[in-house]
Amino acid sequence: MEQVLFRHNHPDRMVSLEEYRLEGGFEAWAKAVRAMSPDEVQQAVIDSGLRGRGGAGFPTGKKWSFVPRDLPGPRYLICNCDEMEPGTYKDRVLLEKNPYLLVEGMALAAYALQVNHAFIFIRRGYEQAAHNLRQAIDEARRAGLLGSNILAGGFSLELDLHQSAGRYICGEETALMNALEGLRANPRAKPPFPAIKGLWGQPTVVNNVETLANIPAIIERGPAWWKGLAAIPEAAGTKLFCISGHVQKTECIELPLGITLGEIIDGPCGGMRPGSSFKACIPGGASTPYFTSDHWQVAMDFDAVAKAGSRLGTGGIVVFDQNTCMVGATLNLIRFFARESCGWCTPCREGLPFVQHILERIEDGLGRPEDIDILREHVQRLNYAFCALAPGAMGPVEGLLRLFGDELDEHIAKGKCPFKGSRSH
Ligand code: L3W
Repeated sequence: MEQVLFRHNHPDRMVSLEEYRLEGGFEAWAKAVRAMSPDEVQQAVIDSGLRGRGGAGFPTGKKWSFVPRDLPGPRYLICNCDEMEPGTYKDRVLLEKNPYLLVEGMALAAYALQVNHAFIFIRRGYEQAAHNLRQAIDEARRAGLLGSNILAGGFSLELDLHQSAGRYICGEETALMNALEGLRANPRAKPPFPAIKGLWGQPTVVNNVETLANIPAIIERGPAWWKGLAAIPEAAGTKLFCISGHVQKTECIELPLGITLGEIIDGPCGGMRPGSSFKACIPGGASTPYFTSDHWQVAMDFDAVAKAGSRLGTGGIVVFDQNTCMVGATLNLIRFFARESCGWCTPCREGLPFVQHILERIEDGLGRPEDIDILREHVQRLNYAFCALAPGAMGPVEGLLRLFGDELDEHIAKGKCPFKGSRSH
């Protein structure tokens, strides 16, 4: 299978700049800055069908096209590497193996957008990735690939690395911009979207690491080639899937977008662990509703996963076997989201701890029949929160109610967790 993002990887170390360049690294950048117009770079990204890899799947070229070209003052590009969605670790692996791909992708995006100052906002715990990025930025600057008048093409770009304060909400793009400005990381109202009014009030594009890292291949080999890497015609490109849970091999792998869930688990993951059978999974990070064995044949692509009742999200797949209590699994996720609420709006600040409380009492055998309706009501009401955190948190709760209602009923009827004592490894 063709690899774009992991093409240059070594199993045990980061690729060097020399190795990356020997294998064609920074050729797309040289080609763009010397021989392509910014509009041509943007058009290639539009034609490729690239969609955002941070969770929302918004078309990247379309997002770029919202940036007004005629406003006075600077515009900015921000790479969102505040990867903190439980089950998701793709951006860390990518940066630990090859930070140059992100530097080149950001340079191409900045050129298309005519941005002269770009930022990488990285999760505080990602020390190795930050170290690699610092090295890659310094080397690229020394090689004349960043800085002023790059490759004598007349374009200049400064790239700054910012280490996050370490909260999940900092990954929400407007909270992230507040954090960069030195303010408390509360989300801002949208609209205006960052593309119109973002960092320091200026037009700003926020893209995920994996999204930006795909751009060199789109420019180097062309949008049609890149699009064709997907497993189905409706999808475009490859995707980094992070698999964890009760499978034989847990790892981050690059696969064609649109490959089925069953092909991922039975293929590179080597199937379920001995004694384990597949019960369910989180298909795309902790804020996505569960899939069951009924979804084995679903193509792992944005639209197909949405049609099947969930979201592709970040591609973080967490697999559960027959001994997993889905009430307990959901409670575990809700505890995370309740703790990470920024507290700015009431539905999120008050609603998530309350949902946690209800799930705790059901799991502890103290649930009441009316708790099911209370949970249902909260799935609806938390949609009124200020940002995507609380509605996302209710993704697994909605999945629990829709797919595992019998398990909830059994907890309440028996007054105990039926899985106690049968937990999997
Ligand atoms: C201009 C318009 N721009 C939309 C832009 C918008 C943003 C992008 C997507 O949440 C999801 C969330 C998590 N004019 C626009 C426009 N845009 N309409 O498009 O926007 P949106 O609002 O759909 O999503 P979002 O708020 O960016 C992202 C899910 O991702 N998720 C979260 C992962 C979190 C991490 C982390 O910790 N860092 O990885 C996982 O699935 O639930 O639904 O750029 O500005 N008319």
